[in-house]
Amino acid sequence: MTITVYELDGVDDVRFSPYCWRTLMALKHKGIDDFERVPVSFRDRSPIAFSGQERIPVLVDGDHWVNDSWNIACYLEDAYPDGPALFGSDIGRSQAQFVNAWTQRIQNPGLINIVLWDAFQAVDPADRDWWREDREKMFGRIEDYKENQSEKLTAWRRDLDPLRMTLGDQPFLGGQAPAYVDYLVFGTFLFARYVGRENVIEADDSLQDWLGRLLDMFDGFARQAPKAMTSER
Ligand SMILES: N[C@@H](CCC(=O)N[C@@H](CS)C(=O)NCC(=O)O)C(=O)O
Repeated sequence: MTITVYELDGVDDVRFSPYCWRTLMALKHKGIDDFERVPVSFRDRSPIAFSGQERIPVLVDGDHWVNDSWNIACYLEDAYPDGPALFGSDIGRSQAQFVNAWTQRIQNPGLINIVLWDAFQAVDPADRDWWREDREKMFGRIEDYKENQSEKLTAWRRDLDPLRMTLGDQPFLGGQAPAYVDYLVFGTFLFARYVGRENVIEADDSLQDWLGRLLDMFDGFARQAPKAMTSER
C-alpha cells in the first residue's frame, strides 16, 4: 500500500520544512520509494484535520497514521525492520532522541533567527499574510531579520563545532553509514538551502564534505529539490 506524506508547501513547489525532510530521508533510507507527497498550505491545514492537530509532517500508511517526525521515524523503524536501520539499537534510538532535542532547541531556532526574512520569501504568496501575522506574534517584525546577521551567524556557526569534531573522525554521525541522527541535523541545513541561504555554512567549512555526501544520497534526492529564489537579501 502506498505511503502518503503530508508536507508544508512553499513558493513554486519549494518544500523547506526541516521536519518533513527528516521524514523523507528516513523513508528513502528504509528503501521505500513508493510514497506520495501531498503539499499542505500554511493557511489551510484541513488536509491533515484527520490527525487532530496542525503540525506537519503527517504520514499515512494504509489505515494507520502518525504525526511528529520523531514518532514517524520510530514507526518506520518498527514497521519496516527489514530495511536498513535508522537507529541501529535501543541505545542508538535513545541517543538520537538527544540529537532530536538539540536540533529542536538549539540548531533550528538559531537558524530561524538568521533566515526568518528569507523564509518569508520562500512562503507561497497566497500564505504570506497569514504567515506574517502568525510569525510576527512570535518573532516581531520580519523585516528586522534582514539586518545585523553577522554576530548571529558567527555564534550559530561556532555552536556547530561538536559536529565538525565528530565528522572529523567518521564520515557520518551514524558512523561509517548514515543514520537517522544524520537526517535530524541535515534537515536543518536543508531548510537553509531551500530558502536560498546555503551560505549560512561557508564554502570552506569542513561540514561541506558531510553535507555533500548526504545531498548525493538516493540519486541526489535532496540536491535536486527546488530552492526558493529570494529577490532581496
Ligand atoms: N515536533 C514536530 C514539529 C513539527 C513542526 O513544527 N512542523 C512545522 C513545519 S517545519 C509546522 O507544522 N509548522 C506549522 C507552522 O509553521 O505554522 C515534528 O518533529 O514533527
